Amino acid sequence: MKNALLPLLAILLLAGCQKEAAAPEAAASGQAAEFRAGKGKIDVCHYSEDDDSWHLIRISVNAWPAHAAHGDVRLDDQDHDGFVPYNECGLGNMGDCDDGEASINPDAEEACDDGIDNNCDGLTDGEDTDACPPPLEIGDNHAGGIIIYLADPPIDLNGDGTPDQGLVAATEDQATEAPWGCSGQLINGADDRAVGAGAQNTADILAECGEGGIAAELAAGYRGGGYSDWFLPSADELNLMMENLAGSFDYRTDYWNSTEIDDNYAYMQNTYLYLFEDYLVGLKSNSKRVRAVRAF
Ligand SMILES: [Ca+2]
Ligand SMILES: [Ca+2]
Ligand SMILES: [Ca+2]
Ligand SMILES: [Ca+2]
Repeated sequence: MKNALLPLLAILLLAGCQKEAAAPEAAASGQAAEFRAGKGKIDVCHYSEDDDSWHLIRISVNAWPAHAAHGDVRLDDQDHDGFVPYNECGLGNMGDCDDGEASINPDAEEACDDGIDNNCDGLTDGEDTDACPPPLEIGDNHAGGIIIYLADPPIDLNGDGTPDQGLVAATEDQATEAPWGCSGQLINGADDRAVGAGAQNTADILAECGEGGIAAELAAGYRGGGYSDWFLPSADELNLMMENLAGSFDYRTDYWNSTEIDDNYAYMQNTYLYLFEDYLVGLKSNSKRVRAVRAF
């Protein structure tokens, strides 16, 4: 380290600014760039033990290590990012928590996985929850409902052509007693049980079934969270709701889904029998509960 310091010292001496010898800590603490720049003098916020006060002084740059050792603050913005470290002299645009790294300053964005407090707010990575919110989890309140499914990677779950992160269930029922509707009538479409099919099933039902007050209509008409894109879940989407939100449902209460079986039957589910049966069957004319979902 000392060998590396010698050429730098030579430059300083040639500049004729200072005669003091730089302490070895100068190179170790990253001051080499300043020596090379040959600036000679720097302003520092200096603590005086004599009167226990801080004030601005100008020193030779190679005297800096000694000043740094007793807590003085450099005011020359060593990394040229527009900020100086916090100082008791009230000078400069303060707040630079690393004056040797230009990418770290109060205007920087917090990067969430580098172990560095990039924006100098005292919060590193996940501690900075505004910039680095915790990953979403099943059961979180989010996007107007409660998360019942997370897609990794995101996929289109409502047929609007853009990828979605997952599905949320509404936080309340839209009906306690509603028919599936159009008993005796086979709906074109509306027969897909898959995750991602509920929105299309619901649209198919509403396009062909003119009855009012049916499960699909009540789900699609829900406006929870200010959202207008709720739908009646498909059979597998309802199963996800039963699986993940079981504790929040009435025991053995049947819910409709949007997957039709034939003229007279559609699928349904409840939290109790879900443990034993992938799919339950209900007469379309029967009354059951309705709980909408939406993609986010
Ligand atoms: Ca700076
Ligand atoms: Ca900086
Ligand atoms: Ca931060
Ligand atoms: Ca960070």
